[in-house]
Amino acid sequence: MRVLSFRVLFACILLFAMLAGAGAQDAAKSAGVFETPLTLENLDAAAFAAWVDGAEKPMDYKDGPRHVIWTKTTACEWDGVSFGDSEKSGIRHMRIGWKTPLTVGTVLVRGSVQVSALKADAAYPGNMANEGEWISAVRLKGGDVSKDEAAPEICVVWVLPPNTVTRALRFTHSAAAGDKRRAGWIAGISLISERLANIAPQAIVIASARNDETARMAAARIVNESYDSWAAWDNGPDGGAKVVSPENPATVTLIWPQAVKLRGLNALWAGFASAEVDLYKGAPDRHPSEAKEADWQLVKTFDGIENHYPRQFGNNWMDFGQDINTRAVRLRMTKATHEGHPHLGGKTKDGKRVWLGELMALQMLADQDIQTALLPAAAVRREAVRFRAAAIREVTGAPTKAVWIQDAGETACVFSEKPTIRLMGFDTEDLLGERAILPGIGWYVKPQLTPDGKRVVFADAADHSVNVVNFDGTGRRLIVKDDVGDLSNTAVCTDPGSGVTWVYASIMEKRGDQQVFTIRRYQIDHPEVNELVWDKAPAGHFSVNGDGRFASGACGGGGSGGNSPQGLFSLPNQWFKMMSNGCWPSMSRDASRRCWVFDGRHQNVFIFVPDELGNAGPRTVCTFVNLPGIFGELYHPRWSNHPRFLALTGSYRPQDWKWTSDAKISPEAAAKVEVYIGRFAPDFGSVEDWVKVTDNQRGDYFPDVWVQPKPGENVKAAGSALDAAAKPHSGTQVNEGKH
Ligand SMILES: [Ca+2]
Ligand SMILES: [Ca+2]
Repeated sequence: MRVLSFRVLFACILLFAMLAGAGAQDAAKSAGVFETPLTLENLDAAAFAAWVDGAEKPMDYKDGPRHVIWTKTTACEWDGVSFGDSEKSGIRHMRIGWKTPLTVGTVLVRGSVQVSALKADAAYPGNMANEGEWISAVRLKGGDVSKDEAAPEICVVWVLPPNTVTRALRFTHSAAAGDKRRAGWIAGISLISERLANIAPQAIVIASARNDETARMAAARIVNESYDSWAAWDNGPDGGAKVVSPENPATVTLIWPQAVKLRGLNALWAGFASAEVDLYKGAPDRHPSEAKEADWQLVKTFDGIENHYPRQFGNNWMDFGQDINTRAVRLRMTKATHEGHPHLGGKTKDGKRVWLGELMALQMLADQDIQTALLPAAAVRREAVRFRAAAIREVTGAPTKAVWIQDAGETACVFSEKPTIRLMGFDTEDLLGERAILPGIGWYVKPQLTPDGKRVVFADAADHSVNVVNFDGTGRRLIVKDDVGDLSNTAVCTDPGSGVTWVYASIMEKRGDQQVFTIRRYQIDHPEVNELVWDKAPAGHFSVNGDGRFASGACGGGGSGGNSPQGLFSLPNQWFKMMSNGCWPSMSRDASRRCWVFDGRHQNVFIFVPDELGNAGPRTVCTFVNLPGIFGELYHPRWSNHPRFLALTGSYRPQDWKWTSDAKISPEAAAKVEVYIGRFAPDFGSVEDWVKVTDNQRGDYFPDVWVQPKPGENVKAAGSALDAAAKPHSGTQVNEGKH
């Protein structure tokens, strides 16, 4: 909204001026203990000043500090304030003062600042440059206590020490040398006498109406501390099926890992006018996500909630009137907002759509340290893991495991480039979340789960070996080592007849004077028992089907992918038939012979179902562009053990990285790369649901997924049954593959 505001809203100032006054008084109705003690009359225009480049100068706003700070009767203006613009980088301050001292416990700010208060014994209005005159406020940030400056869109609940009586606040922005904008910016400020902590970011959020990954990502934005503007959570782009009402509410539920003490909520950028707040009263052994209607008890009803648009910082306080103890609160939005501003015309879809930029859950600290508002980090993490595991099971419908490799060094190892990699795993059935399977950092390549899901086969580029380890990290064992073999050919298959699991590996065999490329397979528990699978030509990205009779991969074009001829291998050692150029081949691990190659955009796959003679048949297209949060290319697509599920990583935004450039992907861009699981539609023409497996700040690559077959379900023979449902699918225009 910020960018939009400056460009587009200029013309709306006059209109807005008519609307602005009312909001403050409406909002005050439910404020209770959250009501600001600051009156308009108490504000001291003379103290409103900035400090930059070693000098204090007045703030150039005709209406003075009320432009940016809420009082009992006035709201902040829509555009906020800028302060301390200068060519020089470094510290700049802004000060707001008042005539009569006030007890200030909490300062709510949206703006790129730190907050401090003038000490009671310092001379008013305070020397901004003298640190000794100011008391720093602190805040909760990422499970810790911090004084860090926030980003401009972040709404922070700053807390001062108990019994802070003061006449001025100082707001400090530190501009870095490379910043385009050196000035500090504040959208709005509210000060409160009570000391408060916002514990909402420690909760898991569940929102009604939709339960796909896009909706989960949107719900998480309700507690990300960001105002979120037009990217705020909503109950759907067109809203719900019915007009939002007490009978058809839209709900947002915050769940903590244990009971918490709460005094109220604050809804920012609220696209609803009325709401009820319920607390969770269910049995201790029932998780609030499985609550029955009788488990919820009404705390209070709130009306007159405002969207405050185009104001960029608007509170809607909801004081419960008492502290409550609960593991979860539910906000039931019962009426859409009014579309007062022309920019909001049609946004509520005739009352069916509501939105919410940020929900704060406020705990009164009284004299306690803010540290007491932090829940045990392990409990918060366990709740997040539980939520993620439930989301994955929602998509796969069964216990699910994933393995992948993750960056553990400075270089992003999208292609396993360096020995700075962790071998990672996730199991929906334990609460361990993302964990390193092996304790050390190594040079791991292409991990794959065995068909029973119990072990992980992986290559190690440090010694060119292929190894197996139990999913729990025990029992690491060498299968085979070869100094030059192509590690992309590692594959696993369990013989449906004998039950023997085979591990496939590239071996350069010395035959007379010649080094011959071969692929051999080794019994996983008796690697001394092994046999030749292929020696007719170099191959790459070998991917074996369910019974080991076929594989897909690259052959004859340099071996390792890169726009090589891709096709079908008939095994053992019979023929290769090319189907397409492309890259990242994968083969369904059932008996269907369904295989794919990636297209040039890295956003679609060409799917082939060749017959037993290798005739490719019609090519169909399946697109992955509906992956939630996708902004560019995808990598590492691989079929899971179950024909309906695949794994891949994304996204690699074109502005962050191009495979054609020599430059490696930056650690910042790699941090956005996560592992996803997709579920194919029955006709394999689309992916009907996605779920994210990882959520971290490191690059995650080469995933493999295992979905537990249902009792009686034979995923290796599933192909024939699924074939009946498969129809050629006409799809997107796609390019031939590249890398
Ligand atoms: Ca938000
Ligand atoms: Ca990641």
